Amino acid sequence: MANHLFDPLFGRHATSNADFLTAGGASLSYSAFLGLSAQMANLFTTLGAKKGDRVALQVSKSPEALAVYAACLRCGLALLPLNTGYTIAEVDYFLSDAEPFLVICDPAKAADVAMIVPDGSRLLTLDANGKGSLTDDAAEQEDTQAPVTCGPDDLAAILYTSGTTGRSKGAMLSHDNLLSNARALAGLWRFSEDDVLLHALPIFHTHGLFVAVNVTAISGAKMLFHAGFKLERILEDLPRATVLMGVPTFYTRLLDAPCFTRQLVAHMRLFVSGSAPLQAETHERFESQTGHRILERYGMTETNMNTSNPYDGERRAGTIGFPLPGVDLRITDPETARRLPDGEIGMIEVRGPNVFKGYWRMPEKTAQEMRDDGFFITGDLGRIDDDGYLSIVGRQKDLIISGGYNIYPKEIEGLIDALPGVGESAVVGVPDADFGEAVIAAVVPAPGAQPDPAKLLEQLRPMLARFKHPRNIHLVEELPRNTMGKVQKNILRAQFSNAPAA
Ligand code: MCA
Ligand code: AMP
Repeated sequence: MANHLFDPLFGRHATSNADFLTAGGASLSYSAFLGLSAQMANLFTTLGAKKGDRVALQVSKSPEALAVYAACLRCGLALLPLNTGYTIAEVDYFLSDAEPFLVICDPAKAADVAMIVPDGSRLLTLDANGKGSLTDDAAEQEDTQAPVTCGPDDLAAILYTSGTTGRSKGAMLSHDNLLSNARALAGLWRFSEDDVLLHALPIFHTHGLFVAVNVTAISGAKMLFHAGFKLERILEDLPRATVLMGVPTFYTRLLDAPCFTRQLVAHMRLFVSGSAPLQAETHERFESQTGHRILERYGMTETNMNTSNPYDGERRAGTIGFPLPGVDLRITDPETARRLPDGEIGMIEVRGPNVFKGYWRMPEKTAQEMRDDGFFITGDLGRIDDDGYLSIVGRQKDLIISGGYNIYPKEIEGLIDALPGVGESAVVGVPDADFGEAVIAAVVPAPGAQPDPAKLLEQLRPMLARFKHPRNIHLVEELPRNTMGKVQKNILRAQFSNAPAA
């Protein structure tokens, strides 16, 4: 009886007393972590969990929150991790769409979440220190559990990703999607049990949860598990780490710290960047300041990781390297789907064991983004150079990436347009030194109206996570449009790139 993902990631460490992670000065061995996850799994079973059920989790990062992931794998449940910044209005949509059998939230939000928990679902709590009804109830359970049998296609997680049209879609990720990717990355990046990963990413996204944790676990390595990215804490812990995985904002913040020196990181083995474009200038600056070349890779929620710069060969700035072992990648004409030769710019399409099983209860949306021969249409535009390195040169999807978080303008425009006094709006990303891109909105008042930008922002507050809030709202007489009537966002970006922040 095997559990396709749990066994190779965690199961084989069941009796290991080696450290799995250190958080807040306390170390947790693999066996202790697995004992905790077994207690949670036994609790889920007691509550009536059945294979295929969902568990929604909106809590601060902690070892206990991570144990929920392992507990879900043990029981064959699909984890639905949610950004802690999401408002109740946003969470309401995810819960009604995914219909989890169990919702786990921070005790401080429990009263509000209780109002939106679907009928028949249970609610448990977990705070930033790992305390709450989840761990209280789990403590009553046995700390051993026989993992449920799961095959390669069984669901391990559903991660919601916003769309360019309509509401967020739940990307269904199978045991083999995650296992194949963890194996490929651990091999390519030469992970071993001697590695110590400085983990400062959130664990509600692919990067922090699957890339970072799965690669660590499958290698028997260890994590320095930080609640978030706090520069001083990172600088303190770097001497004890061998690998850092981050979004570009991590690297620009580190470079700006006077004590981030060549000597501080001389012992480091690897710096990985992804989730957003790493500027070639940051790449070069990092090398001249530290002697290390950052390894940039490329992925998506729907596909896990697709490409990576090489470990041994040249890590080429401004590129995202080569397809991972087992991943087929091609560049096609976005209009005709015809394959394009290397050197030409077109749609990046990928196929392989990493590609998801489709969007939760949205077969038409899944079909729209898949070719008949199994290639997934990423929405990213790329080019392959003479040496085979892939670069992302643009996006066909209207997307802003701020500090590694994806923000879909369409969602914000829809909310702004519905506010009193607004005629129409356009949301774009403008360059931001810290986050790469920052959100701004151009608003055309409704005839005769004079909306106050500060008031508009105030009205958006309960509807949208803070990271999606426009940093500035500019009132304009009209939106620039092309002859087809499409808003020319490039003109707005140019117009407001140097406008002062609100
Ligand atoms: C925080 N704020 C943000 C962001 N983060 N605003 C816009 N974009 C952001 N990314 C808000 C805060 O709420 C705060 O609001 C203000 O900005 C300043 O916060 P600050 O303390 O400076 O931020 P922070 O807490 O230090 O966070 C910055 C961060 C964080 C460390 C860069 O955003 C982060 O961990 N990003 C990583 C995201 C990630 O894991 N992405 C992977 C997903 P106020 O004004 O109220 O103070 S993509 C993925 O998984 C794909 C598959 C892939 O390829 O990896
Ligand atoms: P998400 O939907 O949150 O999974 O974000 C995936 C998107 O992030 C991709 O489609 C890309 O547009 C972008 N992305 C991820 N890694 C990189 C990278 N290294 N360089 C540029 N963009 C990236």
